[in-house]
Amino acid sequence: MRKAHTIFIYFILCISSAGYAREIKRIMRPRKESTYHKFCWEHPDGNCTPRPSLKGKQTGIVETPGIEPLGYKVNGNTKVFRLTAQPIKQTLTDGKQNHHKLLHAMKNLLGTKDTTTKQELAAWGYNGSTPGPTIELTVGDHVRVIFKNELPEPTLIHWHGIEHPHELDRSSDRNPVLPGETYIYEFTVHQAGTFMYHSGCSISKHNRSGLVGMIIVHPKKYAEPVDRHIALILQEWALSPKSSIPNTVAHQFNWFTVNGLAAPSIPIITLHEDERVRFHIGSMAINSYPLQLHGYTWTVVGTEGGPIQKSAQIKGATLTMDPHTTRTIEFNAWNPGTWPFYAINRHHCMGSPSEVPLDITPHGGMFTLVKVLKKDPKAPWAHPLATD
Ligand SMILES: [Cu+2]
Repeated sequence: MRKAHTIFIYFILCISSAGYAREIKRIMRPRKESTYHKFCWEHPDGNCTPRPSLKGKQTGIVETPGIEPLGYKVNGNTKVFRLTAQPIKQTLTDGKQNHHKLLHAMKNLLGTKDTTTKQELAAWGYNGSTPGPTIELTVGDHVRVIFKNELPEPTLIHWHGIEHPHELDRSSDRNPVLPGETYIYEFTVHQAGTFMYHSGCSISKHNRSGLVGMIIVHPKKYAEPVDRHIALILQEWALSPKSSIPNTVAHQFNWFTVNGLAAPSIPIITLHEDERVRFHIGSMAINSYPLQLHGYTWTVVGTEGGPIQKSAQIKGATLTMDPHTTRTIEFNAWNPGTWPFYAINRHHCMGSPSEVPLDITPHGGMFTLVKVLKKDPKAPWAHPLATD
């Protein structure tokens, strides 16, 4: 009996040590990267899954400097887009003095010094960037957006300004889209105008984390077509020194971006003399940003509610972008030259609070140039209203 007992214990030990060996072998086995993490935010280096392809058919009229448009596929009478909310990393400014003209203008106009700072951003976005890619549509389009949530928490999309059936909102009586889930939004657009898509869930945190993009819906036919459509999204960020992660509860901001870029890295906008131009501007900020373009006045032709009827359109040289609004402004590029285009408040265009002395102020903020190329270099300057 005793001998049988000893053999039994020996047998059990053999089995368990074989089990342990197998377990140790399993733990030590090198893992494939693809099976190591299910979501990018579980990866210790924070690497994101590849961004979904932006390719596909393009309407191709709108330019979003620094941001690519989102292509679509056609399925029957439906335009199919893919949007993925995911952690992203991008450079607000590389701090390089590539744009000599832009830096010179900042130095002259704002009094900034030739110091540049590189600033990275680790935030949330759509399809690999903040803002996400611009969606371009035409009135009457039936749209399907296949939306995947790769964020570590639930989210959903709010279609800002677009009038759609209640079930698409999800915010009041449906659950948001959980991490890893895919949800399909489907709707028809009936309004022309400049709209936005952004998070409709934990909005204070999500929208300050970068979850925004622009939607431009063209009318079936423009009564007065323009030559250029340029989309610009304003955002504000609170970034501690040496940090790239935005503070999403802060109310004081120190980095101010146009299409996810800060000066001196915001692309210079190049126009040709006499082009009719539309700027589609959206704000995903909680502060107001007065914008100005030297050398020009413009007409405000639309809001996030759609086009403004001609008799109610207003002219101006300063455009105040209030939180979560869009404005469509139109002007004729009659005045050749390289003109500053910027947010007027000092810390908005420079990225520094007013207590910081001017001579140590680095570059950064909502500041760029609009370069209008002259048709005939020898032609004298002439105001369009001049009678002689
Ligand atoms: Cu909104």
